Amino acid sequence: MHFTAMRLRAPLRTTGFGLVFMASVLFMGALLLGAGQAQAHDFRLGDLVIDHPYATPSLAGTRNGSVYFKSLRNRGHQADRLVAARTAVAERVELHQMHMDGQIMRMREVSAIELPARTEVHLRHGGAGSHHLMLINLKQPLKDGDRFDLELVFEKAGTRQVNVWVQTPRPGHTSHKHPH
Ligand SMILES: [Cu+2]
Repeated sequence: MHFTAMRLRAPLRTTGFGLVFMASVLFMGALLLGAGQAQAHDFRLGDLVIDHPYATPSLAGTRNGSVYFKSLRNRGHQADRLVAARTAVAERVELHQMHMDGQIMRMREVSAIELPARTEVHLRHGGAGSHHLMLINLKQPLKDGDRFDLELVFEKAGTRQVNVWVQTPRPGHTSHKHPH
């Protein structure tokens, strides 16, 4: 190593500062990437990637909960749809879509969440038009740090069990940035 460094020193002299700077940026980038990966998880089923299923902690006095995803990616050439979900932590799971009713954000049940071919659908919390899964009648409140299993049923790809992380969303990471 020392020998290599000695040989490189002369030709790189003029750009030495730039290289050190670049290396620092790359190192910082690697650290940030590492941190991000440590806090994310994903599941695969055929051409589908179920990226980071998460739920928000229950608000006091509520019986229902919401499950979101960083995204659902369909990398295949064939469209698919999420048609159902179930979990042991709630009586049942509904597929919901947010919509604006005048000034009020409301949600309605939908029969499926469309996953067109070669498309990434964001299902993050917040934002008109966005989808989420609604956990109806939770058996107990969801607390930050909890994890639970959820079974997702896709029309074509079949069924996949995923693990949902309960976490307080970081500010600024909402689907407002990802209209679709
Ligand atoms: Cu809902």
